[in-house]
Amino acid sequence: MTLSLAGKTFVVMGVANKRSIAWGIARSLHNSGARLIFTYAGERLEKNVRELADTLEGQDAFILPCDITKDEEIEKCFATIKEEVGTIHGLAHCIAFANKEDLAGEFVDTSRDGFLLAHNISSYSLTAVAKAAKELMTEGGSIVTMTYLGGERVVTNYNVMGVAKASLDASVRYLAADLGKHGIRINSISAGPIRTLAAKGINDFNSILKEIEEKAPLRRTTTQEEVGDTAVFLFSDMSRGITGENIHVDSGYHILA
Ligand code: N5H
Repeated sequence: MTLSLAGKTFVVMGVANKRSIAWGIARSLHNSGARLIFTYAGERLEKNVRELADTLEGQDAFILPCDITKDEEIEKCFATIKEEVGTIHGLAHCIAFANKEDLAGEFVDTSRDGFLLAHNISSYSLTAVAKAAKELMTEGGSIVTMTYLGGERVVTNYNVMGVAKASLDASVRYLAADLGKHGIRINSISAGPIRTLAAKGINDFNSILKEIEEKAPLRRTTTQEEVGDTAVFLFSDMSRGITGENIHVDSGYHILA
């Protein structure tokens, strides 16, 4: 059961390992017949991405580095994609980071450096990448980024990431306003908690997942596949009237008081 994205090319940013949400999106895109381009940050992750991409049958994925903290690297990355591939039709931005010490205790203790780091990587990177990708979306396009409920409400320990996600969510709306005239849409997916590498080391992640299983309307946690299939919808023409929007893929948890 899938929509067809055959003949279209998508950039997926943020695959770290097989548990990554970005990898869920990549698999759904692959199942829809799309052509994939992966970007990674750091040599350690290159090997993972290459090994994973090799498992996608009939997919000759193009893989290249892109450290989103460096403007020159973003420019170079998209210039290379333009040379090698030409037009792209969509981009998945699945990138976030905050210092571990800023993801526990009180938000009020966040340092200036920790605040700026989280916002630089988790929020500004979307605008930087959208600016570069726009030039390659000559037939229109669709950009999808990942957000979380902690940007809308106070969620224990999410702290500086919540403030960064609020900034990311507002960026989606302002970018949608700018890019709409070029036929480019941009939306976010707010996923329920998923056990990814980024979630590793989070205190009590098991009890967070258990609470979702017990209380969420659908009584189960979110999977990478559910997020990936929603991304395919947002990348497809079926969602052509939607931009500047956020879709919760969280078993309905966000509706609860
Ligand atoms: C309320 C929660 C639990 C507490 C907060 C979790 C925040 C997670 C997001 C950030 C992006 C995690 C992060 O940056 C961890 C790093 O400090 C350490 N990890 C790493 O460096 C690993 C190796 C790499 C791969 O990670 C990154 N980011 O590059 C939220 C949870 C219930 C839901 C959740 C997990 C949300 C989310 O935003 O991911």
